[in-house]
Amino acid sequence: MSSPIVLAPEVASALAEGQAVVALESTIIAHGMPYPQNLETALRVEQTVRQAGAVPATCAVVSGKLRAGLSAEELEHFAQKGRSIAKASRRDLGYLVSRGLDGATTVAATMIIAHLADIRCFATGGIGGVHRGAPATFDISADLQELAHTPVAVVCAGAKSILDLGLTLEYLETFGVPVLGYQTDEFPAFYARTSGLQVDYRMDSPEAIARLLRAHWGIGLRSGVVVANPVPEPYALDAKAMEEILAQAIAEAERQHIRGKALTPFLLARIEQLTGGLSLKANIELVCNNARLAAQIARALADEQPRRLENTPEKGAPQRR
Ligand code: PSU
Ligand code: MN
Repeated sequence: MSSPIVLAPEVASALAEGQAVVALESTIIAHGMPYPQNLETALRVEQTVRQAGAVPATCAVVSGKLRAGLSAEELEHFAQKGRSIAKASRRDLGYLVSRGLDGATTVAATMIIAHLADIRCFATGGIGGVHRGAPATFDISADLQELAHTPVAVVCAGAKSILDLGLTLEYLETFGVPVLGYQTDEFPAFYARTSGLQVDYRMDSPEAIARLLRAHWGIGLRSGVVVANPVPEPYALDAKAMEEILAQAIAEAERQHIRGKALTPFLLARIEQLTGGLSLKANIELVCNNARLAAQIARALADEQPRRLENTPEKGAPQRR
């Protein structure tokens, strides 16, 4: 059987040698930020991972191939084409592969690619979650189901309070996904460092997180783990002011009947306009901050020479072997 995934040569050799690798997503590039800040951020995030001693693997679907590790030209392509590139979550991958199309992968789809490639650490900005109003709309991000059954650690700044953070944490609890707070007891709310909601466990070092990951997967649990890392203090936005802006953005989305996969990108763009670009600055800084922590965790995992995860039905043999 031919491999479903293509690794960049640098990523393949790092994995073969047991070096630290960090997966990165591409929806944030194509749908989460405007050009050219999206390209600058994608490059800076990769640079941050390298400076912290790990190899970056930005994931995407390129001409129908699942890819881990993109060239600078490919990053530019995703950044420039922006929203004209399909936003790809779990349900979209088969279609894009069958048609030979490009797709910008969400947290869910990036976790799938990372797992196929044997990458266990992934950095992003914020995860999707249970939307406000979900009891009526059923709008719950596929990211949460992916966390329920794909063994990858996702380093994020929590989730935006365009979501119902309390219900998001309940959902993760139901599906057995540990939520760790990095040097915090509270689940961070993306732009804000606090949400009033507790994480399951506070962790004060990348090594402690790596030990927990080893233990979690070592006893055969197959779920992902959320590592919540608050936005750096100088870039945090006022929680109360943000609440008003988020409420306005959500109300506009309702009036314009924006639903499904279009909702999150709409809200992100509107929030950026309403904060006069401050939200974008915070977003860029928190992603870099997450990339650094993810690289440190990946290094701690590599240092411990983890036993390889056994094959699962979703896992084929990557091309590098
Ligand atoms: N939240 C953010 N920024 C983002 C996203 C979420 O703060 O860019 C993106 C991620 O790619 C995430 C996706 O996986 O949106 C979730 O989309 P949906 O809610 O449609 O599942
Ligand atoms: Mn949704």
